[in-house]
Amino acid sequence: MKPSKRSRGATALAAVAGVAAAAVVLSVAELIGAFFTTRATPLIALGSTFIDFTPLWMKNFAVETFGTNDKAALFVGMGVTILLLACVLGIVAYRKWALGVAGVLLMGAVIVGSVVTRASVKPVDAVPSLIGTAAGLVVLRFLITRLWRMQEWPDQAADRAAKEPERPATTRRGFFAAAGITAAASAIAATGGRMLSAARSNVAAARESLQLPAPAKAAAAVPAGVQSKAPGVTPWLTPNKDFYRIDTALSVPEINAQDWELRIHGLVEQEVRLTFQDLLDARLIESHVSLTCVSNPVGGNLAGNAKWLGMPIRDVLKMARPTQGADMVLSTSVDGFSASTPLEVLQDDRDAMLAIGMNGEPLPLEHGYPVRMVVPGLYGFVSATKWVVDLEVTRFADNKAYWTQRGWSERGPIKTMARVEVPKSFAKVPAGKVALGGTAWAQTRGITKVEVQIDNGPWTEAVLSDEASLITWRQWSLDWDATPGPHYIKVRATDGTGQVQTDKRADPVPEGASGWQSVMVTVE
Ligand SMILES: Nc1nc2c(c(=O)[nH]1)N[C@H]1C(S)=C(S)[C@@H](COP(=O)(O)O)O[C@H]1N2
Ligand SMILES: [Mo]
Repeated sequence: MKPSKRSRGATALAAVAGVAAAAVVLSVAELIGAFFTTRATPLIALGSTFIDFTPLWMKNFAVETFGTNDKAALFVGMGVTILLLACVLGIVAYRKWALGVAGVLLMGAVIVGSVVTRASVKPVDAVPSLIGTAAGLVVLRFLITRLWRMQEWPDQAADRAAKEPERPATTRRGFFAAAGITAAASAIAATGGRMLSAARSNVAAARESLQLPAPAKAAAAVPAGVQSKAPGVTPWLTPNKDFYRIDTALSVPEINAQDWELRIHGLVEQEVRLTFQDLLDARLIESHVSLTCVSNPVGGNLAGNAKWLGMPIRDVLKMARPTQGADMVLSTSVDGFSASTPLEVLQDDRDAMLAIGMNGEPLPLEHGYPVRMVVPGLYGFVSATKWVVDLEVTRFADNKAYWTQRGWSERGPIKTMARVEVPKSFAKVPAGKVALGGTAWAQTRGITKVEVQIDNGPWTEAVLSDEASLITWRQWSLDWDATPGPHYIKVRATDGTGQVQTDKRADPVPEGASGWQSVMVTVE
């Protein structure tokens, strides 16, 4: 059947039909997917693919603008993109059905492609997306046929009514009812699917009941005065629930500790496989280590400090015995993220570990349960692989990690950074004595000095809080006699090698932001 008259109204309705059909494809795939797997479900896989194909500048923009809400922002972006494409799909199908079919099949192919290219999936994981595609096609055909009927001239309608008396003409209201019911059913199916996937997973419960062993080497005692004297400064030890989270995982990978296995291979004399029980039985160490994200802008809060429990990676490497020429370990997570860490950093005496505990608890799921890497002194993107399942001893010349392939550097030593936390940027404070304070870090080098400059005055040394170690951040405070008016507070740190933090501004890409933070406050 061909449309005989066209109106702008019909085009809009066709767009609605496209959206309803796309919703059916996704929701049916998601609901059926819930019975197949709890990880590479179609929506999550599609989202991950969307992330992988998001241009670098947009990703950086998302992280810089939305911080740890970057995922929500990407989801919204994906939703809008799908919505627009679905509108086009409906209009195309209305004008030329064959093209509509091609469009739905293309959509199905993209979803199937996303699912099967995720790490650790089986071919059967494609089945839900195929069924979803078929369902979407049926719904699209149903709705578009209704539209064609609505657009018939009266004589055509009468003609057809005579031939097919059991099929009454469609009204706009009937069309909207059909599209609306489809959309509502899709929303319910998609939500149900997501909830079912979540409920099927019992990893969270297993984590709750896991008893961590005591370390063979306990963490060094933390001096009493590590916390900044200025009220309102970040706690020196970051509680797990407040620890920043940055990763490419749209749904948190759920790995059963009993199923977890780590393979250490590549340029080694002895390939090694470790189970979670092997880790529990190993000589564990505990250590406070501050992590920092390379995407952290100057003054940003993508950094945290926790007490980690784990097996030293150098012990694992001793078992595997790297061969001549190896200079890097490529660590890969269950979801395909990877990091390139210099081999020597994992062999020296810093506390690089395969961590299983964070602040006295098993790793939270979002922070890498059951096992992640923690490497003092390096940004997370080249070292802190969560949900780690594979260590390949290799060479920088032969292998590139996830972010290096996307324009970031291959190595990532943490740059010296000082932050003003109180008062907050653009705060209004009363004149008189104002407590300034914040945090500084230069993991593995330590912080020996923090200086503050008010407007263009002299640099004044701040009071440093106690130092716990060279691999943890260090806090500072300074009393300032504030005079009315607008003021700029600048801060800079000096590391343990005597190097003053550079004032040269650099963007986070490719190897971390630099420059001095400057905070504007108004004194009243
Ligand atoms: N599997 C996996 N591990 C990962 C990442 C990731 O995207 N996937 N991101 C890394 C980055 S960029 C950082 S900064 C740290 C952050 O660790 P956190 O989320 O526990 O703070 O994890 C690292 N480990
Ligand atoms: Mo990061």
